[in-house]
Amino acid sequence: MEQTFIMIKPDGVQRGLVGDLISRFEKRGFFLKGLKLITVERSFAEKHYEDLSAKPFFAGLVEYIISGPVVAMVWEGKNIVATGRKMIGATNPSNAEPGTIRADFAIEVGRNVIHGSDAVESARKEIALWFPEGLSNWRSNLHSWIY
Ligand code: FUP
Repeated sequence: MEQTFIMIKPDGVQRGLVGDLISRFEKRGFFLKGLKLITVERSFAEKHYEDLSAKPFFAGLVEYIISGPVVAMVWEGKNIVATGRKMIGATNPSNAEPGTIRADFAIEVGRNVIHGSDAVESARKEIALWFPEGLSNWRSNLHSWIY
């Protein structure tokens, strides 16, 4: 079953959005496989965003991610990577479709509340980086048609 890495960024935690954001993924029918509140070090944030290291906003992005605790999560379900990205909305909240997380809760690209892996391969890398201890392997007992 496909998995993705979702992170509620420091602004999302500090604004008290954690419950609402988790609820959106649960209600959609996805399964929570990993969850932790964690404040990461600079070197870790740089590793997570290493593909963006040449961008002019990289330093500010790293400062933002290490500015407070984040909620790191792994979610599982059918097409979760692409569906998660749709639920999150465009990188710049000004361009995000109404009803997406970034449209509902943000206006600044530099404070856009949440991260979601952009591909199955990056999800695999990010899950390995953030959850080296491994994940829960619980399975839902719901009938498959509910899912
Ligand atoms: P996304 O996959 O939507 O998180 O977008 P990117 O990986 O391209 O960017 C990662 C983060 O960099 C964004 F969430 C916010 C930040 N960013 C900026 O601050 N300015 C920009 O112009 C683009 C991205």
